[in-house]
Amino acid sequence: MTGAEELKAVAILVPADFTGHAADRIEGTFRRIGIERADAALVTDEMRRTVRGIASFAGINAAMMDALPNLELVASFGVGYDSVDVGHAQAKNIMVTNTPDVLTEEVADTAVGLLINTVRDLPRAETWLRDGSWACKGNYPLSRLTLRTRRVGIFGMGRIGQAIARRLEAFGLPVSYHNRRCVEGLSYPYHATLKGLAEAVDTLISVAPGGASTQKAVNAEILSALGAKGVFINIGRGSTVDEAALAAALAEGTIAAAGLDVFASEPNVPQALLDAPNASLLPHVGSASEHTRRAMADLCVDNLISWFTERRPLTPVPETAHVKAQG
Ligand code: NAP
Ligand code: 8YV
Repeated sequence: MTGAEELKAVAILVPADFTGHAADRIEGTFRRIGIERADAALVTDEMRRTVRGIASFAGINAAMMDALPNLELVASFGVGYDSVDVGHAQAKNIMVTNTPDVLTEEVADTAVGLLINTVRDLPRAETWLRDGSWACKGNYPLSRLTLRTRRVGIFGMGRIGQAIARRLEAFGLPVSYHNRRCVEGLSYPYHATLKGLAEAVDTLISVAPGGASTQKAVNAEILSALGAKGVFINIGRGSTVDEAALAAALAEGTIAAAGLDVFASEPNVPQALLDAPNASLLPHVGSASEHTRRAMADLCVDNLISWFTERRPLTPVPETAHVKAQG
């Protein structure tokens, strides 16, 4: 058998919500097996016997891994992989891959756009023009807030955080950050705690991953430390924020405004945030251009191909980087 024929025999499970381009490439390269969603209750005997890889969009839990005894690789679409039970994958010697780097600049662009929308009120200004208010009521009111004189703090100074920082440097804004560890060679001031960062800045941008270590890290105490001129932007994960505390802080003037691309229970957005006039909201579109989603899809599929030809992944997540292919 040729390499291509061998790959055609490898069964890859593809949930129905998976991105079209990646699903098409998987169809052309592997033996694609469709499933309505990644749910252990839907796994058939045939899947149980044959599936060696999963392409994942919305997450893979422990039960799904347990239902597929021949599973070797979960190829996750996206850089954040908090929806994949990596601890369980690690324990079962299952490789998990993600799609870092190819989306970094796009997400940083979106973060800066969201920051400007939030501070300068641009979405409402456009509505003012479109609904005829400009012609009948006159000029749109001056924005209450400005980027000028702002000090920015980045929570999660990784690949995307640094791309955001580079953009904000060009805007003439001072940047500092908080991670668990100081990044070697990075000259921005480091804060060992999120509270210390929030106290030092008036604009907090969260681009931290989801998961237990960041769960509701941005809470009432952090928002209060940010202060009444404070602007909070979240382009990371909704789970990192106490949304009830955020809605209260917006309503009570504890902070001035927020811009959010991600929410704790997507696609559900708390009514209190929908009602907040000082919140600018996006439906998780950080990486959502055709260009970038195609690059993510390609990297996701290339991980599958590399694993089943070279027996090594291209972009393993750190927790499973040590996992070796058997045979
Ligand atoms: P990355 O390079 O791994 O950066 C993550 C940063 O967060 C690291 O610097 C890490 O530093 C820090 N961090 C992790 N856990 C922390 C904790 N408990 N406390 C403080 N800092 C912590 O990842 P990336 O490529 O920049 O992506 C970041 C996240 O953005 C993804 O995980 C994803 O959730 C989100 N994202 C959202 C969109 C969107 O569409 N809105 C798109 C892409 C990505 P330490 O390890 O030193 O703490
Ligand atoms: C994707 C993201 O929209 O990469 C991430 O972590 O949040 C986004 O780029 C998401 O992963 C699609 O499932």
